Amino acid sequence: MSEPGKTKFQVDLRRHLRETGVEDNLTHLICEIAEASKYIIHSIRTGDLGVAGTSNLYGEKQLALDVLADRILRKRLDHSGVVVNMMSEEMDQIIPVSTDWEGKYSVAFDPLDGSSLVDVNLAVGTIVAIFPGYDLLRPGREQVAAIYILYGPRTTLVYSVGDGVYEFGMNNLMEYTLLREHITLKPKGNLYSPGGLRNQYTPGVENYVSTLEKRGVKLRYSGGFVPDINQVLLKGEGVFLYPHLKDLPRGKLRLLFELSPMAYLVEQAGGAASDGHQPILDLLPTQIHERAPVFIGCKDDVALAEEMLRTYEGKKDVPAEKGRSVKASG
Ligand code: AFP
Repeated sequence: MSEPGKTKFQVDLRRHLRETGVEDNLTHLICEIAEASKYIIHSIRTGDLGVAGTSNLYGEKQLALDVLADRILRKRLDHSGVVVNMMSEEMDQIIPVSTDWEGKYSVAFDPLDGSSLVDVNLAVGTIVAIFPGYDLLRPGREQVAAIYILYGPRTTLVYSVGDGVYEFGMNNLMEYTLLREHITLKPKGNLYSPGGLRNQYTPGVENYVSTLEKRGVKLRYSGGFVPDINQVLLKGEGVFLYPHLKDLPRGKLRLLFELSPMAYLVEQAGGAASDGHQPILDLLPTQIHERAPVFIGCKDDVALAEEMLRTYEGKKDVPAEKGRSVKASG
């Protein structure tokens, strides 16, 4: 239990993980990611907002902050002593760290999701998926932990290791202390976060959004996946969608390091996450940068999306992602 005189809500992240019985190497890994976030915050607050003069696999110009955040996390994971392979949005292949994979983990991460929002001072975040052993190209259901760090008016860290969802806040000593435990979602919500251009919505998605609007559900959309999901989780209600679009049949968000970790957290909070037909966590990525459509949040709101798509579009599988598949190294 936490030391006398301290309530459980003053306990820092490492002590909390130990007291909840999280295995040592996983505790160390989660704490290393939390430590990395302190350097990422510094780079956001003071860093160069310019372009890094490079582009990622998608041909998107990499912002200096993207590259910096990626380097900070990569270095931390490299030296952690508990990582086998790692993969990020900024890398075009899986990076092997160690050939000894017993009792160690592989990590997929988006170092600074929504980075283009920093120069308009909107909230951004880091998203991390943690798998046991060496293989990263596997269904998200096999994760052992998922984390996001939200760099907003306050810096918060939300994680789960499969025993509920916990929120930590960074205090003035830059320590993470417990704010909320066992975060749960209601079955149905009153906010929705619709990504993608409305004029590119297919009939099923259009009818789904119209149904939500007729129900009086409020639109809340920041353009940042982490703050938008954080709002659904902490308000305990709502649904986020970045669906398949007429011009983007697989949607925009990446399965491995955006959707799988967020789906893990939302399912742990009693919600659901679907590609419109099946759970996100059951999807097997065939390549590291695979995208998928997503409907994520309150269980009943996600089920309604699946029902609308069945009704208006039939049971169509999402078209296969073009591009090379990458063998996991291990
Ligand atoms: P960036 O990382 O390129 O800013 O994109 C952010 C994001 O991947 C995700 O955080 C948002 O939910 C989504 O894109 C917003 O996409 P739109 O700008 O098309 O709404």
